[in-house]
Formats: sequence, C-alpha cells, structure tokens
Amino acid sequence: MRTQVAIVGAGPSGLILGQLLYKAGIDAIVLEAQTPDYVLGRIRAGVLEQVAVDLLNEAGVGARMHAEGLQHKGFDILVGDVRHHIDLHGLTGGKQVMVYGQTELTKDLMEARATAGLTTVYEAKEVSLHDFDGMRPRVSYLKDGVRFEIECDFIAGCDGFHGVCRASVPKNAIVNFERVYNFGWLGLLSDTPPVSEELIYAKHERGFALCSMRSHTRSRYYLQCALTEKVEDWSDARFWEELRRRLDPQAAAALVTGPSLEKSIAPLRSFVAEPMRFGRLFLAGDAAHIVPPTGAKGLNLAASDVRYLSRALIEFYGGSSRGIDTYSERCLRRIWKAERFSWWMTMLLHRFPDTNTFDQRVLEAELDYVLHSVAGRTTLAENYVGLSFED
Ligand code: RFL
Ligand code: PHB
Repeated sequence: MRTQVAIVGAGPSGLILGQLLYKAGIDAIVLEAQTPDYVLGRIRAGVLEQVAVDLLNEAGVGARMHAEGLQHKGFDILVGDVRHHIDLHGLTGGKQVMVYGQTELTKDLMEARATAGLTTVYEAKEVSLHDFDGMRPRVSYLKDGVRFEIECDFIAGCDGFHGVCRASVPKNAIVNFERVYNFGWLGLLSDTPPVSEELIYAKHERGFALCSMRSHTRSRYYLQCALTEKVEDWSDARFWEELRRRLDPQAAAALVTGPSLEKSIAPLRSFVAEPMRFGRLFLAGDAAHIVPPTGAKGLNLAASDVRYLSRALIEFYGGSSRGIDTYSERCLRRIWKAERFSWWMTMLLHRFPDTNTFDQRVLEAELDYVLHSVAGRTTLAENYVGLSFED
C-alpha cells in the first residue's frame, strides 16, 4: 500500500487532519488501534474555541455542530458562595466558545470520512514506524493476524499520550517537560438538564468542582478527587451529594440528579515533548502534549496543531518546505501559552492540601485580584476563548 500521509490515531487530531488533507487533495490513510465504538465511548472534551470551530467549518464538518452545539458567551467562577461572571463576549470584543462534545465531533468526522470513501483501518494492532529519518518512511501493522505495510511520504503521530509514535523517537532526540498533579477529576455524565445555562467552575475548600453540559438535557459534572479514589466507591448518590456540597445554595437547589451514563477518573498532568518533528514524522495533539482539563484546551490544541500541520503539508506538495521546517516551533509557541494557562487555572481553582499556608494565601490573593480587576478578567477571558494564530 502507498499513501502520501500515514496518520496514526483516529482521535480528533488524526481525523481532523485527515479531513483537511482530503479537502486539499492529499491522500492519507488513518490507522486506529481501537474499534469505532470504543473511540466514541470515551467521554472527554466539551468546549471548543472559536478558532477550532472555524477550522471544523473549513474541514466541512461544522453543520451538525452549528445546529446542535451551544454558543456560550461567558461562564461563572464560584468561590465559596459567591459567583463571579466572566463575560467572555464583552471582555474579548465579541468572541465566544462552543459547547459540543468530543464524542459528537468524532462521530461527525468519522461519518465525513466514510462518506468520502476514505480509508480508516480500525483495530490496527502492533503499529510500528520505520525509516522516518529518511525520505521513504513506512508504517506496518497487524490486522486480523496479517501484517500490512504502508509506504508514505510522511507520518503524522496523532496517537495520543500513550501512543507508539512519540515512543518510537530515539530518547536522545526528544526532551520531555512534565508536571504531575496529585489529584484527579471524577467525571459523571447524565441525562439531566444542566444546573445553569453557563459553565460553573467552583473553588471550594472540599475541592474543585465543574458543572458543564453537552446539551440542554445532558450534563457533565466533575469533582476534584484524590488519586487513590476508585470509581467503584462512588455511587451516583455519593457523587450528587458531594457535588451539591461544593455548590452555592442557588445551584445546589437547582441541581437535577439522575442515573449516570458514564463515570470515570482522569489524572491531571501537564506535559510537553520537544521538538514535534523528527525527519518525516510529526507529532500532533495529545501525542506531543497534555494539559490539565481546567482550561478546556486539550482538544483545541490538537485542532491547532493539525491546522499548522495540514498547511505545512499543503505547502510542501506545492513546492515549499518552509511550513514543515517551522511546524514544531510554531506549534510550541502556542502550546506553551496554553500549558501556562491550563496550569494557572488549575493552581487557582483546586485545593492543594500540601501547599504551605503562604503559597495558599498568595494563590487566593491572585484569584481575588483576577476576579475583581478588569485586566485580570480580560486575561482570563482572552486565553479561555483561545489565542489567535500567528499566521
Ligand atoms: P486522542 O483523543 O487520545 O486520540 C488518539 C487516538 O490514537 C489511538 N492510538 C493508536 N492507534 C494506533 N496505534 C497505536 N499504537 C495507538 N495508540 C493510541 C487511540 O486509540 C486514540 O483513538 O488524542 P488526540 O486526537 O490528540 O485528541 C486529544 C483530545 O482527545 C484531548 O486533548 C481532549 O480530550 C482533552 N480534554 C479537553 N480538551 C478541550 O479542548 N476541551 C475540554 O473541555 C476538554 N475536557 C479533556 C477534557 C480530557 C479529559 N480527559 C479524560 C483526559 C476533559 C477530560 C476529563
Ligand atoms: C467538559 O464539558 O467536559 C469540560 C468543560 C470545561 C472544561 C473541562 C471539561 O474545562
């Protein structure tokens, strides 16, 4: 088999890249280790920046998102019992975010691929990368017990944090930067109306909580929890009770509970691998970086990486290697700003039992400053809606 770009991973970064390349007439094959149902069963992101929405429109997959997604012009930060409104729209000159589940977006991208008759190999096992430091890279994989090989011009490593692509790079060619937090998020999805029209990020002495949603009838809630917690120990009733304790009386009274559709614990991590290009292999999305979900940036960064990568590859086939030569540097400038923002939101809103009293007080003062200063709220809003692209 031969293709121009072999894409490893059918998460958002691999599928958006595939769609952008298809639109540009560049041939790609996507290899995915899991089944489509497994990929669709992972409940993750919910908030898209305007620039990600624009990119999905450009990729031709924006129709259902516009029909069913929810435009949000602001969100609340709850500290103790006091709500502070962050007017994203007013503070950023009219920008907003789109609430649309990663699952729905993935479904739209899968359907677009199928409609266009593009090749996605699901349950591709033992994917391995060959000769990406030369001119003729190859990717091999096992499907139904048979080994296949794809010859290609480029490999796009879109296979997430635990994927094979980053792991295939020689150790001395890559530098990892990491910060691990000693808590996680316990998430619950339910077919109940959201507690509020906008998202509520709650800082509470019992720990952070987030009230998010997928639609007017489907809610997504998160609770900060210790890494030692086990999902099995959290009955739905226990989850709802703990969430209610972390909300203000108005939200607690408005909370509609119901059976969970999904519950899971995600550890929080900040991680960046540098560089993101190794010869003819490019890393994109979670394969290259992880942010704690507090700033809602992970999926958005995946989209911005593949925006840069698709343009770079289009430029390459048009006769210029400038885009691929600057890919890593341009992505990383945007990534580090999102890393900073996600780390900062995490520090401001979570409970850090190990932080000494002085540091704790400084963080509280910082949050107080941010919430009560127009400059503070503006910097928060500007980063939350997403920074502009440099090009
Ligand atoms: P993914 O989604 O992990 O997809 C990678 C795909 O590669 C496959 N794979 C392989 N395929 C072939 N061979 C191998 N050896 C392979 N190894 C892995 C995997 O099966 C998978 O299908 O990475 P991608 O595409 O880069 O997308 C990244 C996003 O999924 C992630 O950043 C976001 O979900 C993060 N995130 C959020 N991002 C936002 O922008 N806004 C949010 O509101 C938001 N909320 C969240 C989040 C992530 C969360 N968790 C669970 C980590 C909330 C949570 C709780
Ligand atoms: C979500 O809806 O899953 C979500 C929303 C905002 C975040 C993180 C997750 O910051």
